[in-house]
Amino acid sequence: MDLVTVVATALWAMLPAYVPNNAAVLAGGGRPIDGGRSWGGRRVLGDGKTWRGTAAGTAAGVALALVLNAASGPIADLLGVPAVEFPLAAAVGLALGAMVGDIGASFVKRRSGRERGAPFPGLDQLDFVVGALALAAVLDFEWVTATFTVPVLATVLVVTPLLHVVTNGIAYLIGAKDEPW
Ligand code: CTP
Ligand code: MG
Ligand code: K
Repeated sequence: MDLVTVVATALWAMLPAYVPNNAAVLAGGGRPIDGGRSWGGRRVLGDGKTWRGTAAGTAAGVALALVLNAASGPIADLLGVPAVEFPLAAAVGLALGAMVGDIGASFVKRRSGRERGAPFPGLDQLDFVVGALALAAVLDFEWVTATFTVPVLATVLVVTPLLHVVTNGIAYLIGAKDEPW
Protein backbone atom coordinates (compact mmCIF):
# COMPACT_ATOMS: atom_id res chain seq x y z
CA MET A 1 0.00 0.00 0.00
CA ASP A 2 1.42 3.41 -0.94
CA LEU A 3 1.38 6.40 1.38
CA VAL A 4 -1.56 8.14 -0.34
CA THR A 5 -3.68 5.00 0.00
CA VAL A 6 -2.72 4.57 3.66
CA VAL A 7 -3.54 8.17 4.62
CA ALA A 8 -6.72 8.33 2.50
CA THR A 9 -7.95 5.02 3.95
CA ALA A 10 -7.16 6.08 7.53
CA LEU A 11 -8.98 9.42 7.26
CA TRP A 12 -11.96 8.11 5.29
CA ALA A 13 -12.49 5.06 7.50
CA MET A 14 -12.38 7.18 10.68
CA LEU A 15 -14.72 9.97 9.53
CA PRO A 16 -17.83 8.29 11.06
CA ALA A 17 -15.90 8.24 14.36
CA TYR A 18 -14.66 11.83 14.11
CA VAL A 19 -18.03 13.47 13.57
CA PRO A 20 -20.02 12.17 16.60
CA ASN A 21 -18.13 14.14 19.25
CA ASN A 22 -18.50 17.37 17.29
CA ALA A 23 -22.19 16.72 16.65
CA ALA A 24 -22.65 16.03 20.37
CA VAL A 25 -21.12 19.41 21.21
CA LEU A 26 -23.64 21.13 18.92
CA ALA A 27 -26.65 19.02 19.97
CA GLY A 28 -25.78 18.30 23.61
CA GLY A 29 -27.85 19.29 26.59
CA GLY A 30 -30.80 17.96 28.52
CA ARG A 31 -30.78 14.94 30.78
CA PRO A 32 -27.32 13.69 31.75
CA ILE A 33 -26.77 9.95 31.22
CA ASP A 34 -25.86 9.46 34.88
CA GLY A 35 -29.13 11.14 35.92
CA GLY A 36 -27.15 13.42 38.23
CA ARG A 37 -25.95 10.52 40.37
CA SER A 38 -22.60 10.46 42.13
CA TRP A 39 -20.27 7.63 43.08
CA GLY A 40 -17.59 8.03 45.73
CA GLY A 41 -18.42 11.72 46.13
CA ARG A 42 -18.01 12.50 42.44
CA ARG A 43 -20.47 12.46 39.57
CA VAL A 44 -20.55 9.12 37.75
CA LEU A 45 -20.10 10.88 34.38
CA GLY A 46 -21.11 14.51 34.81
CA ASP A 47 -23.40 16.95 33.00
CA GLY A 48 -21.21 16.87 29.88
CA LYS A 49 -22.50 13.42 28.84
CA THR A 50 -26.15 13.64 27.83
CA TRP A 51 -28.63 11.30 26.15
CA ARG A 52 -29.38 13.88 23.46
CA GLY A 53 -25.72 14.50 22.65
CA THR A 54 -25.00 10.78 22.51
CA ALA A 55 -27.99 10.03 20.28
CA ALA A 56 -27.32 12.97 17.96
CA GLY A 57 -23.62 12.14 17.75
CA THR A 58 -24.29 8.50 16.91
CA ALA A 59 -26.93 9.42 14.33
CA ALA A 60 -24.59 11.96 12.72
CA GLY A 61 -21.77 9.41 12.44
CA VAL A 62 -24.00 6.74 10.90
CA ALA A 63 -25.59 9.24 8.51
CA LEU A 64 -22.15 10.41 7.42
CA ALA A 65 -21.06 6.82 6.74
CA LEU A 66 -24.08 6.35 4.45
CA VAL A 67 -23.30 9.61 2.61
CA LEU A 68 -19.66 8.56 2.28
CA ASN A 69 -20.74 5.19 0.84
CA ALA A 70 -22.68 6.99 -1.87
CA ALA A 71 -19.65 9.15 -2.74
CA SER A 72 -16.82 6.66 -2.23
CA GLY A 73 -16.57 5.29 -5.79
CA PRO A 74 -15.97 8.55 -7.68
CA ILE A 75 -13.74 10.02 -4.95
CA ALA A 76 -11.60 6.87 -4.73
CA ASP A 77 -11.25 6.93 -8.54
CA LEU A 78 -10.21 10.57 -8.40
CA LEU A 79 -7.52 9.83 -5.79
CA GLY A 80 -6.54 6.55 -7.43
CA VAL A 81 -7.07 4.59 -4.21
CA PRO A 82 -9.34 1.61 -3.37
CA ALA A 83 -12.76 2.72 -2.12
CA VAL A 84 -13.69 2.18 1.54
CA GLU A 85 -17.31 1.07 2.06
CA PHE A 86 -18.97 1.01 5.46
CA PRO A 87 -21.23 -1.97 6.19
CA LEU A 88 -24.05 -0.74 8.47
CA ALA A 89 -22.67 -2.69 11.46
CA ALA A 90 -19.26 -1.05 11.03
CA ALA A 91 -20.85 2.40 10.70
CA VAL A 92 -22.85 1.92 13.91
CA GLY A 93 -19.78 0.52 15.65
CA LEU A 94 -17.60 3.48 14.70
CA ALA A 95 -20.18 6.14 15.59
CA LEU A 96 -21.62 4.65 18.78
CA GLY A 97 -18.18 3.38 19.80
CA ALA A 98 -16.73 6.89 19.53
CA MET A 99 -19.44 8.15 21.88
CA VAL A 100 -18.99 5.25 24.30
CA GLY A 101 -15.21 5.78 24.36
CA ASP A 102 -15.73 9.44 25.21
CA ILE A 103 -18.23 8.50 27.93
CA GLY A 104 -15.76 5.97 29.33
CA ALA A 105 -13.11 8.68 29.47
CA SER A 106 -15.45 10.94 31.47
CA PHE A 107 -15.97 8.08 33.91
CA VAL A 108 -12.18 7.77 34.30
CA LYS A 109 -11.80 11.55 34.64
CA ARG A 110 -14.40 11.77 37.42
CA ARG A 111 -12.81 8.83 39.29
CA SER A 112 -9.44 10.60 39.11
CA GLY A 113 -10.96 13.77 40.57
CA ARG A 114 -11.10 15.83 37.37
CA GLU A 115 -14.16 18.08 37.13
CA ARG A 116 -16.26 18.39 34.00
CA GLY A 117 -14.23 20.04 31.25
CA ALA A 118 -10.85 19.36 32.85
CA PRO A 119 -8.26 18.20 30.33
CA PHE A 120 -6.68 14.75 30.38
CA PRO A 121 -4.00 14.86 27.69
CA GLY A 122 -3.82 11.66 25.70
CA LEU A 123 -7.13 10.29 26.93
CA ASP A 124 -9.05 13.24 25.44
CA GLN A 125 -7.48 12.71 22.02
CA LEU A 126 -7.70 8.93 21.78
CA ASP A 127 -10.66 7.78 23.93
CA PHE A 128 -13.04 7.85 21.00
CA VAL A 129 -10.59 6.09 18.66
CA VAL A 130 -10.27 3.16 21.04
CA GLY A 131 -14.05 3.06 21.57
CA ALA A 132 -14.82 3.30 17.85
CA LEU A 133 -12.40 0.59 16.76
CA ALA A 134 -13.33 -1.70 19.64
CA LEU A 135 -17.09 -1.55 19.04
CA ALA A 136 -16.66 -1.73 15.25
CA ALA A 137 -14.53 -4.85 15.78
CA VAL A 138 -17.23 -6.38 17.97
CA LEU A 139 -19.92 -5.69 15.34
CA ASP A 140 -17.88 -6.37 12.17
CA PHE A 141 -14.49 -7.87 12.95
CA GLU A 142 -13.71 -8.74 9.34
CA TRP A 143 -14.24 -5.20 8.11
CA VAL A 144 -12.04 -3.75 10.84
CA THR A 145 -9.13 -6.13 10.23
CA ALA A 146 -9.37 -5.73 6.44
CA THR A 147 -9.51 -1.91 6.64
CA PHE A 148 -7.19 -1.09 9.54
CA THR A 149 -3.97 -2.71 8.44
CA VAL A 150 -0.94 -1.94 10.61
CA PRO A 151 0.15 1.15 8.58
CA VAL A 152 -3.44 2.47 8.47
CA LEU A 153 -3.83 1.98 12.22
CA ALA A 154 -0.49 3.68 12.88
CA THR A 155 -1.59 6.64 10.74
CA VAL A 156 -4.87 6.87 12.66
CA LEU A 157 -3.02 6.96 15.99
CA VAL A 158 -0.71 9.76 14.80
CA VAL A 159 -3.15 11.89 12.79
CA THR A 160 -6.21 11.68 15.07
CA PRO A 161 -4.69 13.58 18.03
CA LEU A 162 -3.55 16.32 15.63
CA LEU A 163 -7.00 16.59 14.04
CA HIS A 164 -8.63 16.52 17.48
CA VAL A 165 -6.50 19.43 18.72
CA VAL A 166 -7.22 21.49 15.59
CA THR A 167 -11.00 20.84 15.41
CA ASN A 168 -11.50 21.46 19.14
CA GLY A 169 -9.40 24.62 18.91
CA ILE A 170 -11.67 25.86 16.13
CA ALA A 171 -14.81 24.84 18.07
CA TYR A 172 -13.51 26.87 21.03
CA LEU A 173 -12.64 29.91 18.92
CA ILE A 174 -16.10 30.02 17.31
CA GLY A 175 -17.71 29.64 20.73
CA ALA A 176 -19.17 26.16 20.21
CA LYS A 177 -17.07 24.64 22.98
CA ASP A 178 -16.20 25.93 26.46
CA GLU A 179 -12.62 24.59 26.40
CA PRO A 180 -10.19 24.04 23.53
CA TRP A 181 -9.88 20.24 24.24
N1 CTP B 1 -21.87 16.22 24.89
C1 CTP B 1 -23.07 15.57 25.19
N2 CTP B 1 -23.13 14.20 25.23
C2 CTP B 1 -22.02 13.46 25.00
C3 CTP B 1 -20.79 14.10 24.70
C4 CTP B 1 -20.75 15.49 24.67
O1 CTP B 1 -24.08 16.23 25.40
N3 CTP B 1 -22.12 12.11 25.03
C5 CTP B 1 -21.84 17.70 24.82
C6 CTP B 1 -21.93 18.34 26.22
O2 CTP B 1 -22.65 19.53 26.10
C7 CTP B 1 -20.46 18.60 26.54
C8 CTP B 1 -19.91 19.01 25.20
O3 CTP B 1 -20.62 18.17 24.26
O4 CTP B 1 -20.29 19.59 27.50
C9 CTP B 1 -18.41 18.82 25.06
O5 CTP B 1 -18.06 17.46 25.16
P1 CTP B 1 -16.84 16.98 26.05
O6 CTP B 1 -15.68 17.89 25.88
O7 CTP B 1 -16.65 15.54 25.76
O8 CTP B 1 -17.47 17.10 27.53
P2 CTP B 1 -17.05 17.99 28.79
O9 CTP B 1 -18.17 18.95 29.06
O10 CTP B 1 -15.69 18.53 28.62
O11 CTP B 1 -17.07 16.94 29.96
P3 CTP B 1 -15.98 15.84 30.36
O12 CTP B 1 -15.01 16.49 31.29
O13 CTP B 1 -16.80 14.79 31.03
O14 CTP B 1 -15.35 15.34 29.09
MG1 MG C 1 -14.25 18.57 27.24
K1 K D 1 -14.07 14.40 25.79
